Amino acid sequence: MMTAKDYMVRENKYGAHNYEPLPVVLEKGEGIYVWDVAGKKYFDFLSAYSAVNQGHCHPKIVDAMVDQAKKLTLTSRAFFNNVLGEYEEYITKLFGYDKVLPMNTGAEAVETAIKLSRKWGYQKKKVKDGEAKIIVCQDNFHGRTTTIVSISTDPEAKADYGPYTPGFITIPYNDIPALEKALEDKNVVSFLLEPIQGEAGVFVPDEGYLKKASELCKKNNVLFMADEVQTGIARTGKMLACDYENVRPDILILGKAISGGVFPVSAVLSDDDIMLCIQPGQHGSTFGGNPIAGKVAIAALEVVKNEKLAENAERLGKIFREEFRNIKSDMITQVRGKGLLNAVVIHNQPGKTALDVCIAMAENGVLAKPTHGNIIRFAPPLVITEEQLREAMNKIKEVFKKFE
Ligand code: IF1
Repeated sequence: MMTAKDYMVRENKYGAHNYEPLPVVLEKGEGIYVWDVAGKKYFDFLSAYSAVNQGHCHPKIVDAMVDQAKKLTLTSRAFFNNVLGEYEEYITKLFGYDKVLPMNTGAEAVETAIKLSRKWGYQKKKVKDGEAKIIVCQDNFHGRTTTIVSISTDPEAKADYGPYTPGFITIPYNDIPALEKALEDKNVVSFLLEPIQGEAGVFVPDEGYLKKASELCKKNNVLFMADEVQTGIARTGKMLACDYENVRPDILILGKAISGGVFPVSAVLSDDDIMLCIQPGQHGSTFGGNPIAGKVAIAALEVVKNEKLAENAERLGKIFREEFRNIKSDMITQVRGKGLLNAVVIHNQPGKTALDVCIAMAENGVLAKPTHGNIIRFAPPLVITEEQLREAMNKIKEVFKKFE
């Protein structure tokens, strides 16, 4: 019989060392819970970085995948298939756009948005060939491809991957004057941002920032591109984080939870005047728009609607932050977030770091992961009930008490 240690040693031996996981080896998931190879049960407060908003192995989503997998898995886009159109109609009507371009991962969808906005810039805005610029924000996280790490300001994500893609202007997040100034450049075609910065440690911008930013973009004939890969699909208490300010992005980027975490599915949505700038042969993906992805995404989005996950996230998020702010511990310097995307900032001291807290929480049955050394992200599946949340909160409180 293999022990947890054996699994960890094997991954370490045969796998690239581009991650440093917590020392937990999982083998089963159901709803808000996961189990390790010794049968120990945990609350999952990471949700695979907000991909399993619908809970682990949601039966409706898994059934949709299995049924379709027995019929037809992949045709490529060289041919039509009988599922893609159904999915395209479903998702465009749900989010209110003319068209969708299906991809697989979040980074691919961001790349697609970047390419699409450049195409639009040259064809519609009449920017001179090769001159298009895109505004991005400091401390962004949009994925791991070479162009996307070119716009990262995190040395860990970016260093030694150059030469970097040119054509980007970086401004501080949550800074309207900086955006106004950047928009003076007439070669700017688009503004790419996260409505809440996830990797930056769940940084929520000031109320009104998204609205004002989108208005400025419109005024300057610049496309507003929202990366809702992490914030979308009910995570922050609305279907989209942009919904809080009634902002409708010109280009909407979705990933992660549109499949409930059972299959890589991502999507770029926009209206015809933008989307039709890309013509046959100019962009694509072998797996993008495959029938399994289509059926899985429809099922996953139905679950979000039917189980009222946005409403649940909004209500329970308030309880989470209130409960956390009531914890009397000098280790906690800030609690912030929206819906069930939250972060707790730890005042790191020797033996009392965010990592120490996460390891102690894992021992006590709650899984979360530190980021930037001193921030812990808390993002349980949105199917969590108030009773389950309070039970998990008690386990978390016990951990902070132990550190006193
Ligand atoms: C990793 C964080 C989360 C994203 C936004 C695009 C992508 C992501 C806003 C790319 C991906 C991930 C990937 C994961 C860590 C992670 C993350 F810690 F970096 F911030 F979620 F919290 N846009 N986010 O957050 O999507 O290509 O991965 O499907 O290990 O890199 P992807």
